[in-house]
Amino acid sequence: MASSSLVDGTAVEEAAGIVEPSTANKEGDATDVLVREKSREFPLGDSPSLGPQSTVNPFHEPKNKSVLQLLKTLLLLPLFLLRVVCLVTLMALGYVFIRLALLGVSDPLFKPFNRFRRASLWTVRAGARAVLFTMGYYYIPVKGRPAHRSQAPIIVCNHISFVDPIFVFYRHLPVIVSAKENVEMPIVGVFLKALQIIPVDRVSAESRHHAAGNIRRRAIDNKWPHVMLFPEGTTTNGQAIISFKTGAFSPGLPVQPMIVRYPHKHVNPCWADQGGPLVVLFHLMTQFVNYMEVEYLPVVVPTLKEIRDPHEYADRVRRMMASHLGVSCTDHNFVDVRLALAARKLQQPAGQSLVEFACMEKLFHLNFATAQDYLTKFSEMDHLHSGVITMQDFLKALDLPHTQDTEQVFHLFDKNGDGQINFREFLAGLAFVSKHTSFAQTIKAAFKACDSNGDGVLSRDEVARSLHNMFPELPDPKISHLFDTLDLDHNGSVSWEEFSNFLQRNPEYLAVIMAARPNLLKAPEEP
Ligand SMILES: [Ca+2]
Ligand SMILES: [Ca+2]
Ligand SMILES: [Ca+2]
Repeated sequence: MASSSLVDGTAVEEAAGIVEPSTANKEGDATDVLVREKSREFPLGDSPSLGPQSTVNPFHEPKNKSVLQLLKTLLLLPLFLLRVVCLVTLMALGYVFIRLALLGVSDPLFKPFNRFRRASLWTVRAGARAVLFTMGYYYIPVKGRPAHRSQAPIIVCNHISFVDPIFVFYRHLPVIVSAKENVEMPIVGVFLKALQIIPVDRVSAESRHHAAGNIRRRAIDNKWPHVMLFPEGTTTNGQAIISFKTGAFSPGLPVQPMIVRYPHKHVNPCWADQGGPLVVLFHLMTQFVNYMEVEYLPVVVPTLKEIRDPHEYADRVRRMMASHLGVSCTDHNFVDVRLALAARKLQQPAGQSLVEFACMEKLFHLNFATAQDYLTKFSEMDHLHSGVITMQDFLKALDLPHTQDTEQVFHLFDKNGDGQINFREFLAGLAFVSKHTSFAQTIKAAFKACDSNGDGVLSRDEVARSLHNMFPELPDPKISHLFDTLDLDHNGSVSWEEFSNFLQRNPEYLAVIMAARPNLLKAPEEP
């Protein structure tokens, strides 16, 4: 590989304005500087715009710890105990009635119940309403009317609490989609059989595909009840409508949106941050009264374009629901919840890890595992757990000096230009580099450029020379340290596997190499 493809230290300083362009430069060098000036833009182009980060945290609910609340809880303990007795009795009765109603049914999940059997399940539906009553939901105002299933076979609803499925059970006894292992659960499984769930194995793409087909088949067959979906796929605190999964929309059939609200002063029945359903249930049952409102919105019929593009259809419905609820739409999804949990373990401010993951999935096809790796990396760089990385943190983590190139990479990450990189910017920056179509090719080119004798491995000298060319001020011990980091098996040379694995795990270094050597991809290939 010609040495001209390695960045010349003087050129860096000239381009950075550190030294005057030397008049003694040969014509070729002057052209190099011009090329550098022109290519100040990052060699892979600019990373896609992220748009402003939502200020809403749909997964957080502050705990109410006022003295008044505590006193009220103590005062209502006898009522709580009474309610628990009622609840347990209702559950037991419900269980028995379902077992009776399903007598003689061998495959409740695959064949619609006949009229008689559905009628016999009304006892259980009434029981579900009584359960809501024991939770303090005495009167539930309902606005609008559910459409007949022939007009809208699918109902979609926002999801805040375990309270909304209980209401849906009472009001519709619909078909729902549920994890297949839930059917095997001791008591819950029997209730799910009454709902004739569409079982899905969450980890299997084939199973999810199969479930999508099942939703469609049941939706078009009037022998089945309504198909009911919570397209957000997880619960929120009700302050936003988050990203929708397309399961309810891909059949291309009319849907009826239904919205639930829980007006409250003291206890929001959402699970967010509140310590699980039993804790929420305890708080609900130590209130005199709880409030819930339900509203059925007009049926939405998809346009031809929306039938072809379920994402567009889902988006229209979700905007409609958000506007009726008076909340914003965000691109959060379940991965944000998982990342927030991981962030808490890493002592990162939980709100910072909410990146609106649906947007990351769309832009970069990122998955949870990669995002979690990047979160760990971010947390190592952000040693003060402040939720942001400064230029100093960045250089310290990379163990590189402050040059025009490292600064360029920092700015590539710092999309909003506020001088710090938050996790969302970090994730997008790393994803932009590592998911770029030229990523693998660039690693290859960088390896070739470094392997000056072309023997297929990088010696200590070769690595040192390349690093020196990029960072003339980098002291020898640091160069040595970087070499040792690359040489995982400590055999004194860096193999292609070691080099490529390192850059795949640490795309920020490849970004620095690209900034330092913008012509890397244009360099002529070795024969
Ligand atoms: Ca920033
Ligand atoms: Ca070599
Ligand atoms: Ca090695």
